[in-house]
Amino acid sequence: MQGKILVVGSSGQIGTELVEELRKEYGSENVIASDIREGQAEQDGPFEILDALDKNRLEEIIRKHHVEDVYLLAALLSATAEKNPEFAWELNMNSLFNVLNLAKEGLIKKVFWPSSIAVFGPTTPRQNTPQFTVMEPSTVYGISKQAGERWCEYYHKKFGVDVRSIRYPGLIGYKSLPGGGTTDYAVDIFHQAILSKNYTCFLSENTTLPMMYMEDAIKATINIMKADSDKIKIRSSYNIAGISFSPKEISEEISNYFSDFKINYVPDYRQQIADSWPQSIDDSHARNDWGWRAGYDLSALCRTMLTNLERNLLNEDKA
Ligand code: AKB
Repeated sequence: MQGKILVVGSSGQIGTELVEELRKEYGSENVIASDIREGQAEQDGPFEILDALDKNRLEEIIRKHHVEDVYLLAALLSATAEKNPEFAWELNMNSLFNVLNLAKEGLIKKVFWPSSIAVFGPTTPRQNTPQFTVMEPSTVYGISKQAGERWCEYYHKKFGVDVRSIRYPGLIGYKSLPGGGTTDYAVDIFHQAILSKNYTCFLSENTTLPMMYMEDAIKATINIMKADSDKIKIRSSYNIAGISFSPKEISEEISNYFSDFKINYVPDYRQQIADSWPQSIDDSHARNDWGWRAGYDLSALCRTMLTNLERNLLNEDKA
């Protein structure tokens, strides 16, 4: 039987949708949402204010709710981290240590911690990037994720901590907004297509990056946590792949719905980050080990995003 679950960082882009899905699957009362600020999640089930850097408070919440599994989502993403490197390092690393140490002490049964394609860098092969390859990340975020992966594997090997992780590509969903990533344009473009039929992109037109529809990412997250422990052969983090596209390709797909949609390109500091990342990912280990498969291609993603976002934005207008 699944014990209680704690999601740390429940108000963020992934947290919002993950809590919703976990509550559908395991019951609202069994999924405790927590964040440094209130978000959507506190409305439909238990919610606790938690600063992921506060280990005592984390322990108090785990004991109070008899939590077994923790999903740690609190982090500064690539673009924001470049603006505040020291805090990014502190948050991304120490929040992980807090959770890993409580798991080592036997207070947590299973840990989910997200890594990212940002662990790769300019010296990594960019096409079909292998699971095991050169990793020399050039961003603070990437360095913190790579170090985090090493620590996850270390805690597993040395202390038997059951930690599981996937390297998320850019995530695209209509229910929540991303905050501070290099791939955020791929969400923003849909909002602007509906609201103004016009989008200024901060990446250049042919910048291809690995992306994924949020439903697929949530499915991967829940499934890796459900898998039998002996199926999880990689305890650093798994490559997972969805769709690879450039701003030009996604804008062409959007133009099928809005023929007057216009995009122009004004690359900023995020271009350099994107240029250091892979263009496509080899996810054969995740497929073979725990049966991962993505479901959405580019046209299904665009159709789903536009239909749902248009309805949501029009409803907001009426309210
Ligand atoms: C970012 O752009 O920083 C994130 C990521 C790829 O991890 N979306």
